[in-house]
Amino acid sequence: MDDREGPDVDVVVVGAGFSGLYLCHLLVQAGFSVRVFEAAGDVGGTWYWNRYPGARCDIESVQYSYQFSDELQRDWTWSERYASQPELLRYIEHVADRFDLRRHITFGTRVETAAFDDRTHEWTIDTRSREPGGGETLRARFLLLGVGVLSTTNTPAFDGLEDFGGRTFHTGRWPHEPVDFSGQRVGVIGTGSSAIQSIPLIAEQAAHLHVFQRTPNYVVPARNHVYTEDEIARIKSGYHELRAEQRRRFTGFVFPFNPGSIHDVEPAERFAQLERHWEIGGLPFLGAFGDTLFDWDANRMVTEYWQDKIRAVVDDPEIAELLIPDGDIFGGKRLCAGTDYYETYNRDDVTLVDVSGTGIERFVEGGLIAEGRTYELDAVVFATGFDALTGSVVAMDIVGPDGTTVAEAWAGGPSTYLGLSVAGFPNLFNMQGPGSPGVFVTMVTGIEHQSEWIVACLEWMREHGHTRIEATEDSQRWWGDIVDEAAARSLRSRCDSWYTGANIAGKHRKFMPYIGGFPAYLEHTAREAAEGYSGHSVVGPAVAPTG
Ligand code: N01
Repeated sequence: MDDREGPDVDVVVVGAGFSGLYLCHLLVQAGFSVRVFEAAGDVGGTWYWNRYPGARCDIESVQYSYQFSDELQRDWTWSERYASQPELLRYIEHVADRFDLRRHITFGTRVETAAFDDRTHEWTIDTRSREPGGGETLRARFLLLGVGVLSTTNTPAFDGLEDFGGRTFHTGRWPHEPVDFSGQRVGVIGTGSSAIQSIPLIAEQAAHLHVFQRTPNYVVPARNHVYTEDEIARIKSGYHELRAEQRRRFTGFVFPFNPGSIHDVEPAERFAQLERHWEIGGLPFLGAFGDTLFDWDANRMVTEYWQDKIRAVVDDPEIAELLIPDGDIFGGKRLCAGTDYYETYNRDDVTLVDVSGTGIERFVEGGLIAEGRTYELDAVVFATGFDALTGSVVAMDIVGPDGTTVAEAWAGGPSTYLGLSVAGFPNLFNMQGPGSPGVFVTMVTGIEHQSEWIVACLEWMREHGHTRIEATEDSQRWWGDIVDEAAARSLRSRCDSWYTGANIAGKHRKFMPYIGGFPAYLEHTAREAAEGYSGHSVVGPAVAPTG
């Protein structure tokens, strides 16, 4: 007999990375009861798992960090332009301690299923713990997902992997204890951002490194550096303006951006402008000309400039040509920022293996066969990426009131309203996923905005005595059209990448994020709140349980 009144807790949050922690903080401040469940043994999300050599942020840490607390910004000092994984993790741990968030978090525990009860307007949530006999069932009014957009790892099903016998690693699940490759023959599979950061450091340690490349990527020099005291003083006194400017930027990321067209300048000025942005280092290279990602010819010209740079660095012309993408859109896949990446291929103990033909055929004892040749290896690093944006959401069995799961609803491609809510799944909000600008906006800045929007909505619900909120099909369709229209304007939607799900065998192909810019997204979400969440159907209070 059910004689309780109301849910066990107002809100369950899944994940204790940047999203989950800030949601938790806001919810506690607003007087909601909250439980956070985190599969990992501690806070950090991405930065808990991605401990591979060289892992670091490629957005400047002073922007890729929380802005909600002036004291936090004032007290925390970033040591480098791009913080390393250990420093980022220390920062997240500091935030969890400083705002006393750990007491709300249950670690080592996965949310397995959640089912919505349309009578009580509550989610029933089942968790599984790593502790024997652990796990619990609880009821919550709201379910908030901060599960990460690049958190479900992808390891292709290579034949014979069980016969290999050597050590294997995935960059996105790197061990906590130090990994020593000294004296070893190491293979890295993949040449995305994770590989590009780790390859130069693994090469320094290994006896020999083979890099198995299926598709080359565009990499620009990161130009990381340690901050001087003067820079730190300038950063700390300028936070206020920097954060305001972030909200005005298309990417929520402040860097020198020239909106002009590459077609409007003479070749000499074009070259000089590209040089200026090349020297800045990192993703700001994309800011040299405003049409780089929207105009084929502009993109081609930037690509040609970049190709010359790479040919000048790589000693062996054949290797250089292998490292240059064949006609791919520059910046179509996420641009990679590297340190000594191309230089590493000048080492005698590093071999680039082109696996764009028959690929990696199978693993065998002590190695693998690729393109008809056997490579003897002691260890293999899978830098093979993630089931991005949807993978960690559909891994949970989230069941709406009509018995449909999110995995079923998204089987033909994900649909959302404002990237936050999903028709058919009341009282559920998802962070940074499909339909959100998240992966095109400085991640933490986007997270703060969405968290504040969600918690304000929950407060509004409480104030009005509402207990059920759900995106309508109409508003979801409307937002889907806006997402598609923005995608159609960008060359990025024409590429095979994790943005489109093309990297996962069998995944529905659709350009998933919203690429209409952060300011436009701020307007859409503000309007939705100002109009009393009119794109949602809102009802309540729920029927009280009758016992
Ligand atoms: O993953 P990826 P990632 N045989 O999907 C290859 C963020 N991030 O972990 O292109 C051989 O980019 C695959 O080849 P192909 C960032 O947003 C940020 O590197 O499919 N190769 C590709 O080369 C980034 O975009 C930072 O032909 C296979 C690679 O594996 C995102 O995470 C650092 C293969 C996967 O590249 C993902 O990056 C790291 C196969 N069967 C990551 N299957 C920062 O700097 C796959 N590949 C903050």
